[in-house]
Amino acid sequence: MERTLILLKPDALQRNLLGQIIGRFERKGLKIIGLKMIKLNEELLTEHYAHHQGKPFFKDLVKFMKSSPVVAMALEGVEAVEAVRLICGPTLGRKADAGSIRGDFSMSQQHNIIHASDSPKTAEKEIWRFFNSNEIFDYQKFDMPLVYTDEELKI
Ligand code: FUP
Repeated sequence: MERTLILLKPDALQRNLLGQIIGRFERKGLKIIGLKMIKLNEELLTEHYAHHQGKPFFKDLVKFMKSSPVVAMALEGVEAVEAVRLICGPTLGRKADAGSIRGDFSMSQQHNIIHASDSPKTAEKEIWRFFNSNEIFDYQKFDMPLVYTDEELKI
């Protein structure tokens, strides 16, 4: 089954939104396979945001992401990458649809609460960027036959 990586950014932690946000993924039916608090350093952030290096907002972005711990979460589900991106909403919070995480909780482009992988290939890279292998769990989740049909569970 597909997996994806989420970071709950410093603004989510400082604004006391962690529980509400994690709850949204749980109630959707996504399976949490990894969850931890982590303080990101310059090296990890430069790798994570390599595609933005050199852009005018890059320094501020790294500073913001280092400003307090973040929560990293790995989720599993059928087409999980796309499903999670839909729940998050687009990057610019003030233009995100109400009902999405960014639409409900953010006004900013950078202080937008959450990061989510943008493709299955990126997701696999990002999971191993933030988690060690003993922090990712393979276990049976008993509500899966209710969340999915038998056919979907084979995907
Ligand atoms: P997303 O995949 O939605 O997180 O969006 P991007 O990869 O475009 O952006 C990554 C991070 O850079 C986000 F935190 C938003 C931030 N960013 C800015 O701060 N300014 C910009 O002009 C574009 C992105």
